[in-house]
Amino acid sequence: DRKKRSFESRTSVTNHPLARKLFEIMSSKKTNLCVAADVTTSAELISLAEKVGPHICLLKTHIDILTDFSKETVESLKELAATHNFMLFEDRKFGDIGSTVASQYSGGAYNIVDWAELVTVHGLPGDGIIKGLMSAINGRPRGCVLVSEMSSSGALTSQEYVSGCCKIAENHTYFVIGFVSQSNVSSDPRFILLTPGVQLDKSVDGLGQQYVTPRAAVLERGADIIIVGRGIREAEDPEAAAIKYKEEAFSAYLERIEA
Ligand code: 5IU
Repeated sequence: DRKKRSFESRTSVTNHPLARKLFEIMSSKKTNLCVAADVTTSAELISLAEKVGPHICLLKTHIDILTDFSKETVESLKELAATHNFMLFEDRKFGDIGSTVASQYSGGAYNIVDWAELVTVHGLPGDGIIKGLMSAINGRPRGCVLVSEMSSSGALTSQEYVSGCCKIAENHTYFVIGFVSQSNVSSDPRFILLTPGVQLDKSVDGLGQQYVTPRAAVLERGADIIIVGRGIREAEDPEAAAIKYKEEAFSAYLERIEA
């Protein structure tokens, strides 16, 4: 059962190199925190990554909200990721037919495949989307996380939709390393569950976002990794906030595997 196993022990059940790398980072840095770096300038993005870098396993970006994107931005991010041992995770939420997502992944202004080891993908189009993305990776180690459920109120992801996403993942384990979810969508220890909508002092944001605490995400919803944006980014001291979220989430994880 996924929820009962340590990240370390799960390293050997997956044959995806990036799932292994992520399990190793989580075990060695003792962190299952992903920070959502939703800022609008490269300077803010780099500054946030420097502050939270030592405390995270993943930095989640929305690269298209930057007003001043350049190649140097991703070069700096890659350097920080190497220095602090975290991975770059672009929350692109690909959602089109295979041919189109292949161009979106490897072209345009952002050339996402070049710098983001992981990306988010919707299962809605069916598994052609996986084949399309795979056609653009050119031998690089790359992977994706399938969006099986969303944190926003009124999300349309039915049980049937979730099981459809699980089937896609099971059939494409050489590319899919896990899910964005709000519940225990899979007990397969190979798959990594990431849960956004996590904050300590708020329950909603007025625009549909719904929050739970790090403990609830890990212990009640089955998250392996919590994704935190404004709870950290808008804190007076983002580094201190990252440490707090990291410690809460990791101790909840230890409680879960030791129970
Ligand atoms: N995000 C969600 N919910 C989802 C998915 C992605 O909030 O279901 I899929 C993203 C959006 C934002 C981050 O980049 O996670 C959460 O930010 P806040 O912690 O600031 O709400």
